Amino acid sequence: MAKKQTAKIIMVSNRGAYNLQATESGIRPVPAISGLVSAVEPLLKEKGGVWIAWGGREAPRKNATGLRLPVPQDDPLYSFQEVPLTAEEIELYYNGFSNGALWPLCHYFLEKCSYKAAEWETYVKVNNKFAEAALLETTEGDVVWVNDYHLALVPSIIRNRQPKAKQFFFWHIPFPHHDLLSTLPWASHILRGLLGTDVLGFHLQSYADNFLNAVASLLDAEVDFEHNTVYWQQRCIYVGAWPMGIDYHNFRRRAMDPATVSRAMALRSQFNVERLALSVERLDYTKGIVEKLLAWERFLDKSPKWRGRTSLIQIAVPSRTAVPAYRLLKEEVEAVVQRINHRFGQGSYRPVHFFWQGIPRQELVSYYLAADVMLVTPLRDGLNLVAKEYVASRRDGSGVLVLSRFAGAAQELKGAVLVNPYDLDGMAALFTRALNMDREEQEKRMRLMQERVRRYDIRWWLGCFYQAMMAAEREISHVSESTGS
Ligand code: GDG
Repeated sequence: MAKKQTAKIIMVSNRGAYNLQATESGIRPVPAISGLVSAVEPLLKEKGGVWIAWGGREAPRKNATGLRLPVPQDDPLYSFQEVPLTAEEIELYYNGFSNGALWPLCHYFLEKCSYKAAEWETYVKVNNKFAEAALLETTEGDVVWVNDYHLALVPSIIRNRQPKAKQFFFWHIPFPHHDLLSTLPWASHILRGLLGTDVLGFHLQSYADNFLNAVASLLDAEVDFEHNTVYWQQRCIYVGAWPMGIDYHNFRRRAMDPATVSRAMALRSQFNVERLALSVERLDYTKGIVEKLLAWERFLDKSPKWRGRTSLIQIAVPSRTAVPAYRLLKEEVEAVVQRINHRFGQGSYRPVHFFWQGIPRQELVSYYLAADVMLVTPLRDGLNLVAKEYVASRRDGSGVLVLSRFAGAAQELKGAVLVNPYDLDGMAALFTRALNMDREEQEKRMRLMQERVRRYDIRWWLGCFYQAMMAAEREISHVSESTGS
């Protein structure tokens, strides 16, 4: 008989679903925007538990204890536990090692990587802080779920202190080939840190393969490639490839809501063109925003008949604004937008509408509904949930998804128009194709994608983890029986 699930979930990630903001009436949790939040918050809302994360603010003083808040504020369903970080830790661990070394490295931007010992040392220190906070919450049987590249060392720290803790780890971004990974002076520490978990998930098998090859070659670990398993320090670690799903039905419901539909119609009349193209993403160099805009410019150059008839709405959510590469990117994007609008704008017509802001989720769905074509053209992306959300929101089956072949989602969304974002002419030509696609072809492609996104949704994804955890438990007892440990 299946055991009753009473275990608590202890979610651990750099950022949680809320940022803490100081107001006159005290500290207020403000919803945060990220792929991770979209994916895992529904689980905590349903099952309860605690989410351990940095609240996005500077600690009021050194050695401050973190705030604990029931969230969401109006209808609390789980607890948010803050890990306070000092200004120096934010600079060295977050802006520095996480976003100046690991993020560009994993997205194949070697020229943007900077490897500094002081940043690495602070990364180690902060990983210890997060592990400590998780250990305080964990009792036997609980599941500790650690997320992403900021916290790669947490699993082994927890393992050393609580050898029996059940641990999941999900790596949300690409995992690079070991040739690239080994440029990082602390690559083997990152790998050892991750091997503290029981189950390690990636979006794609190619990322899992890169990890397996890396532990085999850099740590000399025993790897069973056929079963995606690593044997390490008398334990076995199961490595899975599970492309994250979305809450398909939630997006469908939102897309059916009459208020969302009428807002979408209002957006259509506000932008007032025959065909609307849309892009929504954090303002990040990995998302290929500049390349997409340049291709949009070429498309307008080569297809004069589309001038005045189509606009691109670019919603760019502010992100990592303390990292210099991100500030420069904003300036670059704004300059290209300005040039395109200057070249092809006329009267009230603008070929690009640029918004440097995030919008509420319901409003986002109205934009998905209003857009004839969705452009998702990252230079590299672990998965990209926006592509799936657009597909789920197209309630009448119309709409065209233009998707980079370097987004993890491209492996699943076979009905998309695939583009190479490094090939600007090719991309411009495919924009024309997308805008001209007839309704019959749109629906054929969209239904294919909707079926995929509906079947492999967030529940399927969470189920994969639980199954892998149970399989790992069986394997652990098998290993301890055969070694007598
Ligand atoms: C990382 C990996 C991987 C975006 N703008 C607004 C808004 N969003 C929401 C979207 C979506 C999420 O943010 C973005 O998720 P992505 O997956 O597209 O991208 P990253 O943030 O880079 O996520 C990525 C993901 O983790 C999950 O593992 O897929 O590869 O880089 O859910 O809806 N939400 C609201 N307003 C906005 O303006 N409310």
